[in-house]
Amino acid sequence: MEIQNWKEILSPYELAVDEIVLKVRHIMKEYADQGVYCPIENVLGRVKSISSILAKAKKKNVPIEEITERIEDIAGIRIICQFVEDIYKVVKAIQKRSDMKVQSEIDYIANPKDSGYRSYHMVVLYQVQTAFETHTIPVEIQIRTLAMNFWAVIEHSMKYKYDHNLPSRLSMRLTAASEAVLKLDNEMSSIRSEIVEAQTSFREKANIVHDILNSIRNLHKVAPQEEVMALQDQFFQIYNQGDMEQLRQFSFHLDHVAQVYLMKQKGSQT
Ligand code: 0O2
Repeated sequence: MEIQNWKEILSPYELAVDEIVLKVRHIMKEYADQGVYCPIENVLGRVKSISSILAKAKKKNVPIEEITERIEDIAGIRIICQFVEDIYKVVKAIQKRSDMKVQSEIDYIANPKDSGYRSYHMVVLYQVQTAFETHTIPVEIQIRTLAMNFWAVIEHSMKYKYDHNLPSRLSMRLTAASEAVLKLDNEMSSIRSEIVEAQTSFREKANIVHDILNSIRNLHKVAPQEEVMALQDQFFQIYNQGDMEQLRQFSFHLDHVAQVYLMKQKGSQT
């Protein structure tokens, strides 16, 4: 196959990866805007390099002309979660989506690989429209926790370094490390609700402060300077006290003040 053909062949895969990453990032933004805990911590996407595709084809005895039918992880998405429970929420959300058809699933969390590898794998069929055609692309989605990812990234680079023949002392240490990862994930799961509560309240505070600062900036345009300065001082006072309910009330109060000035402005224009 010519290099030029590879470019053409991989182009819809690139589009599929870009679209899915964009959609997942949008979901994360929706959660953040609502100040609600998001089961997704991060998303990454990649199209396998030509040399990795060729290496995988060789390892699996796939003839070059059958690569696109038989290698399902040319397009890859990795979704990183904080907790194991979040992984299964993400899996359910993917199963329900109308823009992806789940073709296969492997739960390497319930059934870890001998190496100690843990992750949830899904292959979904995803449709993209390029300038000239519609393509249905298989996309491998790997869903794992931050801790699982830490282990997998390191183990992957070690395997690469030793060309998949890890010295046994290293292999044993990595297997032991994977047990520590399992323990860490279980430990974090046991205090999940407390962590989620702390993170949600941090995000909610950030959203309220953002709204308040926005309102004060807008009031600068319509209200007398002294009044805006007084509101600003009041905000700093409340902020320093750190009481969320007071911040919430102050945000409502500012909305009301802004409404009053808006009505005054409308009245003066008629
Ligand atoms: P890359 O560079 O991440 O794309 P296999 O026969 O195991 O090579 P298969 O049958 O296509 O692969 O499916 P499988 O086992 O679900 O693995 C697909 C991908 O999962 C791998 O892609 C890795 O990304 C990841 N993976 C699977 N097993 C392991 C493991 O033991 N350790 C690590 N670190 N990752 C793993 P590639 O093509 O190997 O690599």
